[in-house]
Amino acid sequence: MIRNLSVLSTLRAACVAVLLSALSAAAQGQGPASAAPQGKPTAEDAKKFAQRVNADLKRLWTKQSTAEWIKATYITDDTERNAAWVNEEVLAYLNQAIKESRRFDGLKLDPDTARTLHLLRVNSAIAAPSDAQKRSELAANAAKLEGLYGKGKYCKKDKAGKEVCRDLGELSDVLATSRKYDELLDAWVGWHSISPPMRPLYERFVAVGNEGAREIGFSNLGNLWKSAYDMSPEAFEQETQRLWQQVKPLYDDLHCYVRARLARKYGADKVPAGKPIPAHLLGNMWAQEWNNIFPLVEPYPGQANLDVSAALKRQRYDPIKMVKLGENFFTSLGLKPLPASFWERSQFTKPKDREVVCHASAWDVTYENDLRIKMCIKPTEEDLVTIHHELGHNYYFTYYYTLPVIYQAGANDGFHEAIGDAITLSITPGYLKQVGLLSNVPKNEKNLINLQMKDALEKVAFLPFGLLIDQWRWDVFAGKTAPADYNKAWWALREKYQGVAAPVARSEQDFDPGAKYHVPANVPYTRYFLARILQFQFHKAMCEAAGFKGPLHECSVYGNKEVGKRLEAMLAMGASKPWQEALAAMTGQRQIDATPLIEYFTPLRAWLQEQNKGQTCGW
Ligand code: X8Z
Ligand code: ZN
Repeated sequence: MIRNLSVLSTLRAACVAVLLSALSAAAQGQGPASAAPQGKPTAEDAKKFAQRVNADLKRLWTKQSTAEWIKATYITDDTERNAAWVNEEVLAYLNQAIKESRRFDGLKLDPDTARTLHLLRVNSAIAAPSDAQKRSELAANAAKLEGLYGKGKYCKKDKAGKEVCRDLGELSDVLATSRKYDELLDAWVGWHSISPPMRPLYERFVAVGNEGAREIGFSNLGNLWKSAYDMSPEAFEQETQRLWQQVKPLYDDLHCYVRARLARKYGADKVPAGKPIPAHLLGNMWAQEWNNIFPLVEPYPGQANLDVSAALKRQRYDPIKMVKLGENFFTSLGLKPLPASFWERSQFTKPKDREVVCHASAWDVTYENDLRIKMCIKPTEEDLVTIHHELGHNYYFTYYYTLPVIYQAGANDGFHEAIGDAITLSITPGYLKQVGLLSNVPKNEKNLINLQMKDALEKVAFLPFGLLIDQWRWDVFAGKTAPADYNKAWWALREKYQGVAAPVARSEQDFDPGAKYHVPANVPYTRYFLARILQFQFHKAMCEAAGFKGPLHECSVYGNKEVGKRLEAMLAMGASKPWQEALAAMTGQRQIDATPLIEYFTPLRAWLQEQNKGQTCGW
């Protein structure tokens, strides 16, 4: 997640002094952020108000992200409490500032003031009621939820009777590498045992958060989230379904082929035709990306070696060297190097002496180019991809940090998630050969299909997962899914969209959504669905800017300065304009469109359809 997108920014911070002065100003009939004259407000008042909000929020959010950084890199009761306090202050400020901004409703405002006030209302993933006790409860629950996830461990006795505990990293390694059905099952069930304690906290979080959303004019939190896309919430929901319909046929073909291959491996009794795939067999704790099972589904074994993880280990890549490799791609486009402070302040590896949130994230702690990443890097291809993803966030930060703080965000949140990923689409075998991580991969049909399969396992497999997490939350926030049905609704969606099923019976004693970081951390997830699609649109536009002629999957923009300029122009816009304008600046289009994704996978699609002939596809 990125700095202003997780709890740390979903709950935004404010300093006590500022808050008190804000509240006392409000008590005197003045808003937290303006010295509004009594009487009818004017457009000029609104402009001043917007400027004050920007100034206040910069201070408050800096305090908040400082507390959040400390907490995420050192989880203790103290750092959790400290972050919760700061978050409470931000929530109080936002509640009041948003309410106060309503006095400018209906006035003809200059475009920047209008956009600032709009973003003020929609850019938080959480809102608190004005009741101080409830606000405090909300902030405390949010901190506890993320803490429970970060500290989550599965402990059991080994053969000698000694208790052995494993964290998500270790359990994920099992999911990625083991091919033993029962071992996989044990790791899957083990990790899902960390989340039941979250259930009552989450239930309250939803109730109180919704109350906060209603106070600032949204029917529930889900509608607040859906209002952040420069269109109505209903229109946005329809957009997500339109995009899903564009990509679903490709996903279905991949699902059908992978299921048949898994049935070969684990037996048709374990992986039956015409049924959802057991969720623990796809190489990832949430079955969200399937690239770890590439060896099981490799179309043409014995072709050129595509194992980047093995090369990283063989060449003794350490975390810094991996991050430098990522930075090198961005600087090859003419973008600036990361500041020295990035290298001093980032957390690259998992500290041995304390609990941290290992889930990768990127930060600008002071909103002044104070860039960092927080990861627990291992020498794997998966982490190399994540490094590029996180650096994409950092490059967004570095090109927009001079804007007013409310514009220091992606054109929409999907854009922020798509930048680094778009770059990884240029990590072709040719590029990897250039940097010594692969030897020659001859251009032939078999290698091409192998490569496309590897890409699809990561990019295409993710699409339904990217969509369903917020389908679940939107329904939870709207009250369509009651707490008594949390888990049932979760698995209904996982089956509907992903075609996966829980490997063992689940009940309402479980809270499986809580075993995925973004739920306890309250990070909206539709952004990743959008990003998976947008990144192909960006890739195509960058390839065209580079003058590339040929199939999209062969293009790498490595080293192209024209591309860097195009990218920089979009990044520098931040959130100052509706995202449609940023998209137009980058691609010439105003609609998110999955056509480039489909185009990229043209060769694989034809191959899959050939393979699936005679199979019972679907579930
Ligand atoms: O959470 C992330 C990034 C941080 S924004 C590591 N991602 C999603 C996930 O891990 O579930 C990137 C891909 C999807
Ligand atoms: Zn991200």
